[in-house]
Amino acid sequence: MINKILTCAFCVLIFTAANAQGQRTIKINSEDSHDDIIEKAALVVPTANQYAYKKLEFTCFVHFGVNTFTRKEWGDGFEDPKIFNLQNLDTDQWCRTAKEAGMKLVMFTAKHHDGFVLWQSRYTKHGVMSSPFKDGKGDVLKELAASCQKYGLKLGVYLSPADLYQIENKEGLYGNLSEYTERVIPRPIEGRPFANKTSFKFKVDDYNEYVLNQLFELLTEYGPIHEVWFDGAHPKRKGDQQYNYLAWKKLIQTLAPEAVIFGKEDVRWCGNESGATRESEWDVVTFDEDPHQMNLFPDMHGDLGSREKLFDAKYLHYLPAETDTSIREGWFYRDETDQKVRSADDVFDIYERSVGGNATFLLNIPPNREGKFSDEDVSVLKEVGKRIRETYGNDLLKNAKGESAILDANEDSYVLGENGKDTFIITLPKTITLNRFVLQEAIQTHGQRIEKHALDAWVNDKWEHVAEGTTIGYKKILRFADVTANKLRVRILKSRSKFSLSKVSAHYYTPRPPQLSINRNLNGQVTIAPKKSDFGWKLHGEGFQKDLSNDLEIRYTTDGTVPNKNSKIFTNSFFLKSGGVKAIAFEKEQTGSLSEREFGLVKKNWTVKGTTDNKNKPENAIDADEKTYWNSGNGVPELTIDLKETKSIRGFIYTPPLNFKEGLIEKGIIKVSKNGESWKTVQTFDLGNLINDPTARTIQFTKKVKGQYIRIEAIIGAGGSTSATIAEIDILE
Ligand code: FUL
Repeated sequence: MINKILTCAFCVLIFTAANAQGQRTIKINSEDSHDDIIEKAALVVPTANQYAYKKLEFTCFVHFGVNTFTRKEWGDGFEDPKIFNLQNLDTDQWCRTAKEAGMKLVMFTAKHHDGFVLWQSRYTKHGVMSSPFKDGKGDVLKELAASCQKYGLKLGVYLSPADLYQIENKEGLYGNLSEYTERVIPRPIEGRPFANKTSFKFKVDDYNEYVLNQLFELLTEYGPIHEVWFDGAHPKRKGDQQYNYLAWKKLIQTLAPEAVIFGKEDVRWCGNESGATRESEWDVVTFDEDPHQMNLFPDMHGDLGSREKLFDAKYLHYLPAETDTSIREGWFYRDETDQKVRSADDVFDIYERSVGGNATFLLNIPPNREGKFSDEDVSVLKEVGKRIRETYGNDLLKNAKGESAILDANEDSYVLGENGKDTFIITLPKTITLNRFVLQEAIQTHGQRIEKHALDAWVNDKWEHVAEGTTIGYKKILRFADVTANKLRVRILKSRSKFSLSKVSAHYYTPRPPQLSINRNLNGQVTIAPKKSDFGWKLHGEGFQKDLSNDLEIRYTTDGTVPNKNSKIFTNSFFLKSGGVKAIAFEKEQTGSLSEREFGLVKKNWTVKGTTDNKNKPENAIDADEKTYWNSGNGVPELTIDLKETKSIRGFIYTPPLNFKEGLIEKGIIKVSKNGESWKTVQTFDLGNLINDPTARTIQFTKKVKGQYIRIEAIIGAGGSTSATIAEIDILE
C-alpha cells in the first residue's frame, strides 16, 4: 500500500491505522544506495508497545530506598536494613500528585544499586522484610501498585543490574564465579507459591538466576507492568559478572507483554541527566549488529539519526528517547533546607523541550523520610500540571478550516504529502494570539520522516515567518513570541520519502514573571536578575525582558521568609556577609516562582593551596566564579583553604565545573585546623557520580566545628578519576 502511495507524484491522502506497514528494524544491504537507505529509514515504525509508550509523554520517576534514610546518592551495600524505618507511607499522595501534574506512569526503584529490595522478595533478606517498616511485613511496591490502579496510572519497575549487597556480602551472588547451568525460573520457595504457573528454563549463573527470579516476582505479582528500567550505571563490579540480557528479555516479553524495556532495544537514554533533548531527536537510529540479538547496549551520544549517520549503518531500528532528570538536586531525598527543588518554570520548560522535542519526559520526585512527596515538590508539580492543562488543553484551531485530517481529534487520520510542494493553510473565523504551535507525524504507520519544517502567519497582508524546526516525530512544540493572525501556514521543507502529518494545534502560554538568578561577587555584593535561559524569544527580535511589561518588580528577603509584595525591592546590589537570599519577580497580578540561594562566607581575603595541572589553579576554587575551576593534576588531590580568621562552620557547598568531567569528587574527607598544622577530621562525605548532573551539592556537618583552615581531600573520583576538581567551594557559617 505504501509503495503505491509513494509512486503518486502529488497526493494528499487520508488513511487510517488499518494501512499500517513498515517494520521496527530494517537491515541495510551492501548494495543499497543512499536513496535506498533513506527509503528504508522511512519505513521504520514503532511497535504497538513503543507507540503506547510515546503517548505517555510525561512520566514520574520515584527514587526511594535506604539512601532516603542515609542521605546518600549511592549506597554501598553495607546498609543495615533497620535504617529503613519508614513509619508512614502515602503512595496515594505520590499518585495523586503525579496525576495532577499530568504524568501517566510511575517508574519505581524496586532495587537501586545498593541491592536493598522494596518488595517482599522470596530471594533475599536484604530489603523491607528485614526492616522495621510494618514489622518487616511492608511492601512498598504493593502499596504503589494499588495507588497506581486507583489513580489510573501505569506502573514501571527499575531493577538495578548493579547490586552492591550481592557484591559485598560473603554469600553474595554477583560475580561469585558460579557455573552456568540450566535453572528453572522461578526457583520454587517452600511456603511461597506463585499464582502464575508459567516457568522458564535458562542456562545461567547464580546472579542472572537471581535477577530472573526477581523479575518473575515483579512482573507477576504487582499487576501489569508497562516499563522495565535497566540502569547502565555501576558504582562497582566484581568477578567479570556478565548479564544474560537475552534471557531477561525472554522472561519480560512473556510475563509483561505490554512493557517496553529501557536501556536496551525498546527505549534509549537521551544521554544526560539534566533534562536536555537534542535539536533533532531521531527515533530511527543505527546499529552495527542486529539489536534483537544484542546483550550489551552502550549509551548513545551525539548525532544518532542524520542522513550521514544512516549511510554508515548496518541496521536501522526504532528506538525512542527518554529524557530523565530530578526535581531535586540528586536522585534521592536528603532534606528540606539545602537540597534545592527545581522551579515550576524550569520543569515546564523541560517538559516543553522534551515532550515537544520528541522525547518522553521522566521526572524524578524522591519521597521524603515520611514516605511522602515534600510540600515544595508537590506545589511545583501542581503548578506544572496547571500550566500544561491551561496551555495545551486549549486548541486555538478548534474552529479552524483546513485539512481536516490534521485538525481533527482522530489520531489515526493523517495526510501524506510531498516535500516543499504541499503546504497547509489553516484559516480561522477570527484572529487568535498564539505563541506555541504543535505538530505531530503519523509515526504509528509512517515512522519519523520530517527533517525540516516551518510555520508562517498572515500578518499585514503577507506571510510572515514565525518559527521553524528540524525533526517532528511523535510531537514537536514550536515556541515563539506572541503572534496575532487569522491565517497560518505549515510548510514541510524536507523529509524522507512522503511525509505524514497527523495533527497540528495552536496554543497560548500566559507568560509568567521570569525565574530569577541570584549571584554574589568576591566582595560579597549580591545581584538579582532574570535568569538567562537557552529559550530565546528571537524570532521577532524581542528580548525576553520585552515580553514583560514595565510593572516588573523583584522583591527579596534575607531572613528565610518567602518574599511577598511588601518585601524589599531589589534595585542595586547589596552586601551579604553570609546566609540565604530568596527572591520573587512580581508583575501586575502575576507572581513568579521562588528563587533562592545560600551563600557561604565572603571569600575576598582567603588564600588557598593545592597542586595543579598547571592550567587550573587553586585560586579558581575560591574566586566566586563558577566558570573557572581548580584541578589538582597529578599531585595530591586535596585543597587547603585559609579563611584568615577562626570561624564556626556548619558545612560547605561543593560546586563542580559544568563542562569538565575529570576529578569530580565522588567521595571525600573534610578536615579542619586552628593553626594549619594539626588537623582534625570533620567527616567523610559522599556526592555520588556527578558526571551526568554536575550541580552544586551542600554537605551539612553533623555538628558545628571551629577552625581557620579547611582541607578537602578526594578519596574517590567519579569515573575512576585520580585528580580533584572544584569550580567553587563555599563555607557555611
Ligand atoms: C543513574 C544512577 O546511578 C542514579 O543513581 C539514578 O538512578 C539515575 C536515574 O541513573 O545512572
